[in-house]
Amino acid sequence: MIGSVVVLASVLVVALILVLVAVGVTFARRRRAAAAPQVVAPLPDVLVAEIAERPELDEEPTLSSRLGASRGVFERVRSLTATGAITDEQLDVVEEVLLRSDVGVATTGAVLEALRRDGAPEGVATTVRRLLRESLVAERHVTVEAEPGRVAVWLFVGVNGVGKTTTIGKLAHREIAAGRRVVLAAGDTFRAAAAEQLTTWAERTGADVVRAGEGADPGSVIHDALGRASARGADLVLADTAGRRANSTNLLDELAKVRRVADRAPGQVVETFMVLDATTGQNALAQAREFLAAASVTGIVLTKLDGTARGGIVVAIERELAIPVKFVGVGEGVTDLIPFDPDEFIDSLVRA
Ligand SMILES: Nc1nc2c(ncn2[C@@H]2O[C@H](COP(=O)(O)OP(=O)(O)O)[C@@H](O)[C@H]2O)c(=O)[nH]1
Ligand SMILES: [Mg+2]
Repeated sequence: MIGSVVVLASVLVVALILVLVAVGVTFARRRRAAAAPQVVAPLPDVLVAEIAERPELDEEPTLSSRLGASRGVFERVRSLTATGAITDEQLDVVEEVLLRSDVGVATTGAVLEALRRDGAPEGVATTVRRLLRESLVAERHVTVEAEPGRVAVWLFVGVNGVGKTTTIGKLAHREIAAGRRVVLAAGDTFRAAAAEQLTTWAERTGADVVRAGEGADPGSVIHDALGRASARGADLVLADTAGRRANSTNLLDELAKVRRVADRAPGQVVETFMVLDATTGQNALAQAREFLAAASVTGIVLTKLDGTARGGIVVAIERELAIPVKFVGVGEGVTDLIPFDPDEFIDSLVRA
């Protein structure tokens, strides 16, 4: 009897212990579940890819991050950091690097003469940097405002393929971001693809575009664009032009005519940008001279400085043409255009 009571009691105790253990385990699980992070479904691949690509669109490039080849040319000058008397070997290095960099014979001669005459107490690299910087003293103001009641026009001239249409797209992006209403005029009517390309930039940047069929009179496209701009209260017309004709005399005549139309009320040409391709080196200078007389150029846009260009052409242009470089192109993207800053430019090339 007593034995069976003891057995029953032990069974009850064991059962009680089992129940308590089970309750304890359940509570512990609930606590763990509450503390555990929410389980979230993994992002689909497509979305991840989109997020990964987005920063590229809005990335603002710096000049120094894009001047690959140009900086490479100056490497040997950058390494000349020792101060004191200049050796003939050092002068040879400076001469070779400057000529290869496209600064031109005149600037190279002037820098060598100054080094021979004054030496380089701060080191050759620092002195070359100062001398090059001193040759970039042009006024770089970009005019955006026209007289009251007129619409500002920026005209873009330059030979085929230098980057006129791309530059217009990038500048449209810039000016719209600055709060202006922009109309693009597809004045390159030489082939239909040019107007297509400009229309794509208009869609991309939110600008208006005025275009006509292939072979249309460029003057009438500009005229229509001015009409549209003044009717809609736009601030700025960016006018593309053709970079080729049967011969260069015809091209320059046509540009002069386009300019007259663009400068007639309600339009007012406040900037004429000549677009030059930096990778063509000294040829860019020859091209520029041809256009200068006909087009009253107020500023240079130097494109493709990100490519195989050798940078020094900026110095040659300002010294030999006396026209300021106002913007530089450093890629094909919409933000790949930078207002030219001589300090940053020279430092990017020559500063160690
Ligand atoms: N790498 C690079 N390519 C550029 C730059 N600017 C223009 N391009 C390219 O140069 C080519 C010709 O440009 P486009 O604007 O059509 O020249 P256009 O004939 O003067 O209008 C295109 O493939 C552009 O993408 C630049 O700053 N850097
Ligand atoms: Mg074009």
